[in-house]
Amino acid sequence: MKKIYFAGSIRGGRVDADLYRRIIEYIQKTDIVLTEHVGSPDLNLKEQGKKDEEIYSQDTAWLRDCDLIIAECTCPSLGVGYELAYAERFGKPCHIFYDRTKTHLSAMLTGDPYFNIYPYENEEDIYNAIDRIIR
Ligand code: 6K6
Repeated sequence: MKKIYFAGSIRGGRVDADLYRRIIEYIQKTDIVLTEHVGSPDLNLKEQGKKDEEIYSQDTAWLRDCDLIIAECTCPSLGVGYELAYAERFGKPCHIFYDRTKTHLSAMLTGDPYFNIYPYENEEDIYNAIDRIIR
């Protein structure tokens, strides 16, 4: 089973939180998602009691430990952008999804040939691509 770091917006906005949860559940049918909390519907930052330093330390450790990163980038997030650059530094394969009908992805991602980028129109396209990536 592969260890997958799923990245999605938290403080950047939770408009796609349900989509993150469905993607995480799809991956979990066969593989391990280190970052299950990203899809949590009742994620309340104030109630988590975790310090930002602890979050950074845990997430960067997971990024160094994972087999690959899957990022959903339709909702822009500074944290996800940082994670992708961090993952590139450690040579981790990065697969970036975004809804082409809703957003124009940052040139700092589309312009970097290191990243595997998947513009999609239907949610089903995401699952088909994930099958090709991990199965
Ligand atoms: C949430 C649930 C439990 O604890 C929390 C507290 N916050 C975070 N916990 C874990 N990872 C986080 C948290 N906030 C941001 N991240 C990481 O940054 C996630 O891995 C996301 O992929 C990314 C989101 O960044 P922002 O800038 O949108 O918050």
